[in-house]
Parts: sequence; C-alpha cells; structure tokens
Amino acid sequence: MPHKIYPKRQARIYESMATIREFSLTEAMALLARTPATLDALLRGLPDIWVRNNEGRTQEGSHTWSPFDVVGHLIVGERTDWMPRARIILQYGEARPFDPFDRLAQVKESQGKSPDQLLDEFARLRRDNLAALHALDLHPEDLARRGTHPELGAVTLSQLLATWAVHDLTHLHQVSRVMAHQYRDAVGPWSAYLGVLKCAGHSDP
Ligand code: NI
Repeated sequence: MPHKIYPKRQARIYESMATIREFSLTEAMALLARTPATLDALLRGLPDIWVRNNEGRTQEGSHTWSPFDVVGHLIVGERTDWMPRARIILQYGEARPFDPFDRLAQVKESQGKSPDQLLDEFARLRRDNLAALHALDLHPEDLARRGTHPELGAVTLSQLLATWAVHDLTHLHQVSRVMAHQYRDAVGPWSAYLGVLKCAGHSDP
C-alpha cells in the first residue's frame, strides 16, 4: 500500500522534530567533501538522456537545467561564490558587499566540455576549496562574523557555509527530479505514486 501523508499530518511530524541543529563546520565539510563523488557515481558514463536532457522550457520560455548544466553551475559556485565570499567576510566584514552571482555563467563556460570533464573539474575545485577552508582554521568568533549579501543584506559566515552545503543538496534534489522527468510517461499509471514527478519545491531552475 502506498503511504500517504496528508499535508496536515506532515506539518505535525515536522513540529515534533523541532530540534534545531546548530551549524558545525566539521559536519558541513563532511557533506561538502562527498558531493563530487556522489555526482560522479550517479552521472559518469550514463547515457546522454539522463545527463543532457532537461525538463523542457519554463513559462518564460528559457530551458530548464540538465544534470550537465547543474554540474557546470556548481563549478561556477566553486570559482566565484562560496570561498571568495568567505574571504570577503573575513577581510572586509559588512563593508564590502559580495559580488553578485551569475546564475547563467555555466552556459558559456561548459560549452564544448564533456560531462566527465565537468565532473573532474568540480572534484578538483571542491578539493582545493575545502583545503583552503581548512587552512583558514576558523574559530566560533570567525563563524559569527557578518558580511553583506547584495540582495539579502547581513549574513554570517556560518550561514554562508551552511548554505554552501544545503545548496549541494538542493541541486542533488534537482538532478534527481530532472532525471526522473525523462521517464514521466514511461512509468505509465505508476506516476501517481512517484512524488519526484510532482515536486515543485526547489530554488533554482
Ligand atoms: Ni544553485
């Protein structure tokens, strides 16, 4: 029997698990270190349909992202987002806002590259960034330091680093959804039981 959780009951489950987890650099780094291998195991050598296909066009007419695009986007994040922003916080605090992030930079940067090349590049950049993060030897007072996000305003270094980890999970979630979408018709009536085919909860295209 499929297990149905009605929205009301689901809300109650969340209420009863209301332990708020504090940020831990060690825990976040353990997750961040694993994402390249997770994507590598999932995507390397897979037929193009799983790696190159997206979910079609959005209502605005632009293409949604394929897993290939997502890996390209994660690469841009390694280069221009997480560690550069951490360094801005440590160096300038709130005085110098972060540079805005280009969410479409991967379209140009990934052009002509193979999925395997992107997976290698992501793994290398992530390894270097985690080594650099480790070398910063951050203490609790550093993690509490604040910076300025161009849209969100004041944010702390620990929020930035927690977001780095959860951003990985957002895109793993997205990759799973985009891949499932390829077989949305092939599953026939079972689509009724497959939550991933109905998922609209994500923050990136
Ligand atoms: Ni993203």
